[in-house]
This record gives sequence, structure tokens and C-alpha cells, in this order.
Amino acid sequence: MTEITVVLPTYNEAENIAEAVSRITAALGAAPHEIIVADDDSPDLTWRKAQELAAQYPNLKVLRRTTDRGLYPAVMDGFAAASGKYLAVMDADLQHDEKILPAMLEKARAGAGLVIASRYTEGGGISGWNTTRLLISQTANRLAGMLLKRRSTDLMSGFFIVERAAFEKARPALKPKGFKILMDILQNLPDGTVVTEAGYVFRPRTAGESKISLKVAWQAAAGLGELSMGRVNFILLLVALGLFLLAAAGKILRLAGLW
Ligand SMILES: Nc1nc2c(ncn2[C@@H]2O[C@H](COP(=O)(O)OP(=O)(O)O)[C@@H](O)[C@H]2O)c(=O)[nH]1
Ligand SMILES: [Mg+2]
Repeated sequence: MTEITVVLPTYNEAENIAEAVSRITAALGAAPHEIIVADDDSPDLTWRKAQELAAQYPNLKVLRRTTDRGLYPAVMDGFAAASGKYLAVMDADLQHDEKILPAMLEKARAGAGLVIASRYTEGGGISGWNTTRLLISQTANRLAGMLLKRRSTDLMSGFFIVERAAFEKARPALKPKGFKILMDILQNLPDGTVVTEAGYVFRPRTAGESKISLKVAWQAAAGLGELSMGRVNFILLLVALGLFLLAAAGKILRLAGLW
């Protein structure tokens, strides 16, 4: 029986996928696990590279997705194909520290319904970002936290483990659009679900490119409206606009070489 399924959403990660699969396999060691690559038909043929790797890793499955593209729907497809008792998601670009997976799994085994890998808790951090970029990310995170029923120190985290049973209960209320997956799951978990965190240091990307753009930042800001349990009002819209402007400022600073 598979204890844990790790879903890796990918878009143009051909240079990273082999290393990601190798590191995750080593980190999970003896825990019965499978890895599912949920690729959006990447032009760099990540899906083919992953299919080739499957010859070496019998527990590796590959989904080559051609419709309903996007990070969140890709993860949902991965979860739907998963057989584990625990469902994990992490990036395939080596920015997430796979070495904390065993500690996260241990917390899930001990009864947590959701274990969030966080950059903003004890033991957490971000390597390679300057103060401006950190400040923008933390402000966005705090603003989001103010609007949501359930909080986390890292609401934008793309690295977490959810217990299948808890996920199944949340699923009917989920709206798989954009990339707000953790926020959506967190808000829709059954009452009484134990949520815990584990700190890790977010690493710089060494190969491939980030897909997070202004468009995504805007989606995140707009998505908060839907997630805020009907408290959509003028103030909320102002905050969403603020988030967008912060992201835009970040982009401008980066273009100007100050980020
Ligand atoms: N399937 C799929 N994966 C995506 C998509 N956008 C990003 N990803 C993957 O999601 C992970 C995080 O994306 P990334 O661009 O690194 O975000 P960042 O770390 O915030 O810059 C990586 O493994 C990406 O390849 C998408 O539209 N579809
Ligand atoms: Mg990344």
C-alpha cells in the first residue's frame, strides 16, 4: 500500500525533473511512496523526460495534460490519480527542501490533517532574496492572512501534505483556478482538522524559469475575494488592489535591477 503520494506539477522543468525525483526518492527512503508528475504538455518535453525516468523508478507516474492548464488543476489531477493515504505537493524545481519530507510525514502520521512547509516559521527562510523582495512577499502573505478564516505563516506555500480523508471532505468546495491551492484547501478543511507547519529554507532556482508573473499575482489578489467567506467589500477590493500594486512594484524594481 502506498502511504504517501508526492505530486510534482511541472511546466518546463526538463532540466530539474531527474534530480527532483532522485532527491525525493532518497528523502522518503523506506516509506511506501509514489511520485506523480503532473505536466502541462511542456514544450521542453518534461513529460517525456519523466516517462523515461519511470523505467528506473517503478513508483513514478506521469500525467501529460493537454486541457485545463494551470498549476492548481494540475495538482488536482495528480491527487485524483494518487493512491497514497497522504497527498503531498511540492515544486519540481528544487526550491523546496525535500529533506523535511520525513518530518512532515511524521506530523501527518501523528494526526495532522494538513502539514504546511513554511518559509516564515522557526527554521524557515529564503535564500537569495534581498530585503525588498522579502518585504513584498511577507506583506502579501500578511494581507492574505488578514482576510482568511484559517491562517498559516506561509499561505502562498506550494509545499504541503494533506491527509486524503481531510482533502476528500474539502474537495466539493474547492475551485481549482489559478494557483491558490493551499489557501483554498486550508479554508475548506473540516472543522477540528489539525493544521501544523514545518520550517524550511526556500532555495534559489538554478535551472529553468519561474512561471509566477504579474498575471498570477493578480489572480492571487482577485482569488482572495472568493476565499474570504462572503466578506467581499470595498476594503477587500482595496487590499487586493494593494497586493497587485506591490507585485507590480516588485516587477519594476526587478527590471530596474534593484530587486
Ligand atoms: N502543471 C503545471 N505546473 C506549473 C504551472 N506553473 C508552474 N508550474 C510548476 O509549479 C512549480 C512552481 O512554479 P514556479 O514557476 O517555480 O513558481 P515560483 O517558485 O513561485 O517562482 C514548478 O514545479 C513549476 O514547473 C502550470 O501552469 N502547470
Ligand atoms: Mg519555483
